[in-house]
Amino acid sequence: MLAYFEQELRSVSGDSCLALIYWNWTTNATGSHGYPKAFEDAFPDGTRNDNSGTAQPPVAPDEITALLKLPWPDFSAGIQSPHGYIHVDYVGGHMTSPPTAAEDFIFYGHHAELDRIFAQWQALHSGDKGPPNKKFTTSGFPRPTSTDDVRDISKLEYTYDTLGGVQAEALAEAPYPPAALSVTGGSVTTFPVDIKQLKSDARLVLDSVPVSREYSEQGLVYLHPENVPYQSEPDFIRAYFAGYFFIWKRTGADHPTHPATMGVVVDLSRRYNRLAAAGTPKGKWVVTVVTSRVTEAPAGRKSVSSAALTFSAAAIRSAGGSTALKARKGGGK
Ligand SMILES: [Cu+2]
Repeated sequence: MLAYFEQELRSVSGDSCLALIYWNWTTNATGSHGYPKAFEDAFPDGTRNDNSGTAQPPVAPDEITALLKLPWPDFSAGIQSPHGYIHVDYVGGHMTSPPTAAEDFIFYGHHAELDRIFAQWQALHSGDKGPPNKKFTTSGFPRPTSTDDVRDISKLEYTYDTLGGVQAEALAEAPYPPAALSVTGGSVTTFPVDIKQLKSDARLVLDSVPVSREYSEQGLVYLHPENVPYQSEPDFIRAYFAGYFFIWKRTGADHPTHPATMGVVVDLSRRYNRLAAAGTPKGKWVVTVVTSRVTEAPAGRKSVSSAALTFSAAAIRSAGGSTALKARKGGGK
């Protein structure tokens, strides 16, 4: 879709070199409201969230580096989280809602970034075909198009300047919740885990999590000793935050690309590797998931309310296999 849009822009502008630009989520803002300057200049009317007080880039560089290592199904599920969180929490305004998201020009930079990260993933996983082939039934394509038609960007007359720079983006920073995600309150679900079986590439996998039409859902995930109970306090968050997920609400109409449930994948390796670097973790450990519903307020920022985590099965997955998890009732607050 982006490639067709770019071709259309080239044709109406008469400029055969015109290119859509991408928004690198993992670099600091060059504008004054938390966005790349080019996108602030293009859309100055103030309907986006103002992130000028945010020191970090929207997404930590090593979050993407960790996702890029995963095989297709887990990479595909994991990348949904920064995608949805940037739509709703970070940008807001038109970008909050699927039917209006493309009315803000930053939508194209946001999706070009997704496309760039997918191209990076392809460069790292040449033996993995990625998504299965299927025909797109979404309106807006100028001709019948399938996954196989758009899989290889070298056939689509564009490329990215940064495909070789994947490793250089890694940072040694500890994982920390994105600044625009709420870190207070929520419904707490705790899973006992065998810390000895956690491999350095372990991720939390939740199957069939409902996708609502009314609200988005955020989940903050912590890996911590059982005898240090979860609490929404800066010291705890700094020591044990592992990752997050974000489920963007569905559109009002039924749509094949917006199913009623989705799989959730949260990389645990950044936190695990930091814990392991300080000495092999011992004793009883748990994964705690804190979920909240995100509802857009009529003006400005979202409001957040607690929501119980719903899923059909939970597991820890790594290259070595999968271990089922059972949720425990209760937990900290
Ligand atoms: Cu999107």
